[in-house]
Amino acid sequence: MHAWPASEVPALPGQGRDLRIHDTATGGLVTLDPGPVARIYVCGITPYDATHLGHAATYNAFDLVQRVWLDTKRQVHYVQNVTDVDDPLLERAERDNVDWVALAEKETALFREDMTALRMLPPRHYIGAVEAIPGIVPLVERLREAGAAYELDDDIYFSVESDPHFGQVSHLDAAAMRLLSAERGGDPDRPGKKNPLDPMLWMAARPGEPSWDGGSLGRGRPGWHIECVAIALDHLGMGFDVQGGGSDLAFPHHEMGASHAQVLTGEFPMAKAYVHAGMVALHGEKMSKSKGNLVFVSQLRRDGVDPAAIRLALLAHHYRADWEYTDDVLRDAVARLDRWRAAVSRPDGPPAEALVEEIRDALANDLDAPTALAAVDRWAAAQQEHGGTDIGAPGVVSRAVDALLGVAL
Ligand code: 5CA
Ligand code: ZN
Repeated sequence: MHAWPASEVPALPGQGRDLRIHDTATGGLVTLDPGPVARIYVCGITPYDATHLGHAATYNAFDLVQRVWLDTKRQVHYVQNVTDVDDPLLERAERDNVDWVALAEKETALFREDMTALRMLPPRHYIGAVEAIPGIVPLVERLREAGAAYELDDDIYFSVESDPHFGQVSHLDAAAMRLLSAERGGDPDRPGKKNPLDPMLWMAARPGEPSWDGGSLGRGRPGWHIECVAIALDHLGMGFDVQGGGSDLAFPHHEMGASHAQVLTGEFPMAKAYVHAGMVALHGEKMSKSKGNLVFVSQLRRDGVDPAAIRLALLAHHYRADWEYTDDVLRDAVARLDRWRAAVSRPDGPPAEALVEEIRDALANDLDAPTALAAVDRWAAAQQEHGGTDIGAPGVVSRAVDALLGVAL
């Protein structure tokens, strides 16, 4: 699949910082040392509805990860998937009496537009589940040969007990895992499974549903977790720097994915950090396509909201916090954007070097965007109150805000 166009990232004077970030697997902050090419996999959308602010908040967090790395002059090898065949997509297509392929294409196209408008850096490889199927089949075959997979009727399941490290991403107990598995696409109550938590690797063709030739697996379609593993291993290999997504992906998705990859390769861990963004809520509940309590990025854009203001609304919250979207959040972001734009519209102003360092320090410290925004606020307030004599300082601020926060002033 093609991704979306990249906005330019201005180079900044001085030195970038190494990123220290919260890793769900260890439960603490880790300083990443990616080498010249940083490798990141971020789980993509299931394209059955438009991009909402929760998605945008999660992708914003991982965009910041890349901007911190780019500021250290590293290259970033970024991979993202599109879950373009899965139960929720097929169910929505059926409900709305539309072709599932057309639905996925339409929503993926809209996602690209939203990401472009928000100045999110595109992945180098943007891969659909459907196009990954030829790579998924041999992985499932290998898991079966290794005794880590078994058949139930004609479906194929992964045995979580085959991975001695199973549980080391989310650290949940069996009861919590079982509950979340039932909520998030698993089938813990299906009779005949070796362990209720075992996730499906390959689902045998169902009448009326799309299916593909799976060689020795028979016709069917891939399970959710093996999709991301196949794409990540194909394009990044083991031991990549960051596996990213919203906190609702820690279990089962990232736990199972890590187990698949670790059993397949015999290496541990799959990723050096498992990074999870908090959940954005609306009217007291997590924004979700299944509940329908959504604020769409595309709707805000149609309403004439500047995408830079949407981005500032996201950046005003720490990526790990769960937060509630209200009209006030957007109103504050619009006002902040106006203040910042006024402050950089003059040729001179207060010195900017220290501000650039403050933004760098804040982001390198577990992506503390709110602290970075507060630093820019102080500079903008000083500019408004008494101005300054540094020629070119507003340009430096504008480039730093663009390069590090993805906001075009
Ligand atoms: N296709 C899978 C990942 S392989 C999937 O979870 N798709 S999704 O469309 O449901 O979500 C895309 C990303 O947005 C995931 O990282 C998910 O954790 C995140 N996300 C979904 N809802 C919210 C929310 N309310 N707040 C923050 N992030 C969210
Ligand atoms: Zn995924």
